[in-house]
Amino acid sequence: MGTMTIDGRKVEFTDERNVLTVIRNAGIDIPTLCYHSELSTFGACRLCTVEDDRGKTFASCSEVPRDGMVIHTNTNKLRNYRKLIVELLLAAHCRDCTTCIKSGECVLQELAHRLGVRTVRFQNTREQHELDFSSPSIVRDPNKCILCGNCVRACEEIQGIGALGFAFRGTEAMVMPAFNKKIAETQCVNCGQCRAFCPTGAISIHTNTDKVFKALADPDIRVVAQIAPAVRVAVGDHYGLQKGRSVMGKIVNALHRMGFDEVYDTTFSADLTIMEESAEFLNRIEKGEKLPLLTSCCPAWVKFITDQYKDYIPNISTCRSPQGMLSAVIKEYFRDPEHAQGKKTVMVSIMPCTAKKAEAVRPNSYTHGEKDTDIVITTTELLRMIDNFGLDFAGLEPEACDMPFGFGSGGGVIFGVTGGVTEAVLRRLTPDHSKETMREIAECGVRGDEGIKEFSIPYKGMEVKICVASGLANARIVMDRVKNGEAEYHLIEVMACRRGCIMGGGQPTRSGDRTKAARARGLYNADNTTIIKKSDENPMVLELYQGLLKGKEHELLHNEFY
Ligand code: HC1
Ligand code: SF4
Repeated sequence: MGTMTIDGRKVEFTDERNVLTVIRNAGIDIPTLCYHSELSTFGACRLCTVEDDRGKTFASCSEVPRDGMVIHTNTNKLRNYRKLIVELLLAAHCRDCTTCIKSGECVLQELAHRLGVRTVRFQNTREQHELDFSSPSIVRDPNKCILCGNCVRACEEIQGIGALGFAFRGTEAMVMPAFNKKIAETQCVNCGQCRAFCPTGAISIHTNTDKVFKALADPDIRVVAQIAPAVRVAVGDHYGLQKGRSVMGKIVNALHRMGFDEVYDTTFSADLTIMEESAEFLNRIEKGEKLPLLTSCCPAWVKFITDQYKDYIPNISTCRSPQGMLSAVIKEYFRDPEHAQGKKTVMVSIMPCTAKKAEAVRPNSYTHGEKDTDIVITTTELLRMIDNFGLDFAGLEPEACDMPFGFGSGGGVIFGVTGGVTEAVLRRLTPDHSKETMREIAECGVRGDEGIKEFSIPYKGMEVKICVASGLANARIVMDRVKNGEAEYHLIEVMACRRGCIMGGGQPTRSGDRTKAARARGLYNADNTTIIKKSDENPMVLELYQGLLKGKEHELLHNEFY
């Protein structure tokens, strides 16, 4: 606790991590390229440099707040210094801004504009490097890298993977996978967190929107969309609407206008997942085998286990993810000539996640030799399509999804936030559906954005031990404890991205703490306003079991990971 003077005003602080945070909390948006509150401090870009009352300059991200400090954030000296930093970065940067995928969201571009950099006096003498398109999820363009190291730290510190690192020195310095391998040849799990933290276009989404436009233009193709839970709370703020508010109805309208023939909701198949996974869980508990059950909806987590904890592959639930289940069911539905009406079906899945692109091309994402999901686009790509069509998104009237796969329970909606899958399982396991029981479940320890949550619940005379983790570095801690016999669980839910899919690698970036909290709240609010809370009470799901799914449950809803 203390007080400092910032630009002539007294500002109090408590336990802020650094001077930069105190300045930002005081309402001054000091520019940075390499600082992020969730990563360790790197102090490389120096843009956050401030001046004290004796004219001494220092990087505010690396300075601990002290009582009595006097700080100036915007002197002539600092303005010129920041401008020079950006000019030097631009000098070594590919400057095709008008065609860059990151244009409009690039922090370097924004800073050049904001700091008034109008010319770059230096020639770009940096050697040009090949782009890496090897991953189905992300594209690496070393020519746009500014060496902030955000991707390296995100991959190492949050995901515990370490697929990227610094190589060479001085003007030769680069970020790349070890031994200059292609990213697909590393242990990269396709989570896209490196892209979420990258301020420029050096790591971007492997985009598939052209394929969607092409399918939409073909009259012989029925283009079907499914929309993941977390997408609906990450679109509105791009169009000036309230952060985190669910705009599902507007998204459905936008997709219909673009020419999508059917628009379905992945929450429907999240309910299917709960039906199947709960049954599998109870079966394993009864037999006492292959425990802990590891959830299988998150493809980055599944890849992490299959690559790095091979002994636990049998523990992964055999359930396909909701994306996989819904695509398989929809393709089966349109195999019926009466439904097909002579058209080929192209399944487009709209996800917050870059790893879903990799899931869709996994060998076990095929049924009858046909790909279940044809194209995966992320929320960010959806925004580009809406912009491309010139739709006035904010003004669109909400529309309902199409039937019979357009409705999910509240349990399905909360899949998009960490703990949501487990909460939906717990709802399924209780025969009671009173408000009090739903509240008790919500308060059992399953909610909240801690990286590792542990709790137990009583079930038929036994104590069921559960762990919920988000962020693969946290998942590694959990798995190592299990492996070493230091912890025992019956169920482990992991979402590779911290806080779950709401913060997936394909979501619009530049989201601060307010956005994270608002997205989680948005999903819980969507659950609050859904009459049916439990997956086993979704009438459409129950009907499906009596109809199309009969005898095909295993074929369409399950797969193996070995
Ligand atoms: Fe997710 Fe899932 S919740 S994995 O985060 O189980 O991507 O939103 O669609 O499949 O339902 C993502 C989100 C999503 C699946 C579901
Ligand atoms: Fe690392 Fe995820 Fe990026 Fe792969 S996609 S390099 S695992 S952060």
